[in-house]
Amino acid sequence: MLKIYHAPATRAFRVIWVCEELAIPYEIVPVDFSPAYRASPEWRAMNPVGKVPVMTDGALKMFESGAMMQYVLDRYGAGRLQPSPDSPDHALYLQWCWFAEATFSRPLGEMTNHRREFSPPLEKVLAEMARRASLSVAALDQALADRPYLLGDSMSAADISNAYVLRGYRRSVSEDLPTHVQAFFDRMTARDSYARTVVADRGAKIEP
Ligand SMILES: N[C@@H](CCC(=O)N[C@@H](CS)C(=O)NCC(=O)O)C(=O)O
Repeated sequence: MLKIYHAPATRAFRVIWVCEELAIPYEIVPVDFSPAYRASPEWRAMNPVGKVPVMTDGALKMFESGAMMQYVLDRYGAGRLQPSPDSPDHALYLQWCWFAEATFSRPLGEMTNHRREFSPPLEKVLAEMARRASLSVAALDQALADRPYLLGDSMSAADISNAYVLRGYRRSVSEDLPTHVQAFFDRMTARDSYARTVVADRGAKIEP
């Protein structure tokens, strides 16, 4: 059984969403997200840089949410939510999956870290990171101008991954999204699997 070590609103959201979409069984293990716990030897043994999430599957223990998502698809997805490697869509599937974490999420994560570490935060840094995140939203808007999902008519895990990051963008930068991205976000968040993921996400809260 997959065990997903998670704290609310953190990146396991995208892995949980994939599991919910495909009805793959999993268990959530709530993690204390305090800096003190994440720096503890106990958590460092799970994630060497003290971040969340972590996922286990039997003897396997892994970090990096994008890799977890891909593992779940390859191991349990039976070909769903991703184009096969010999399909012409596969390269763009990889592109948009990596884009979500390596490009779009990055400035948003820096904004969160900056606000946590610096008081008062440097407004110039926040503004620059917001500008960078908005460039990613503009790229998504362009890609979605003539299609409901990033690869065309079929939803893939790349859509889930980017829709998760859009939640953070709405929280940290702006709730106003360009037209095509707004339609995409509405489409993605109307799914029953999204509603179940939101409930599972909230349930991972550890009361102080
Ligand atoms: N690329 C990693 C990023 C993990 C990450 O940054 N997690 C955040 C929560 S979503 C975290 O633990 N932040 C605390 C910190 O960086 O100090 C992944 O996708 O799993």
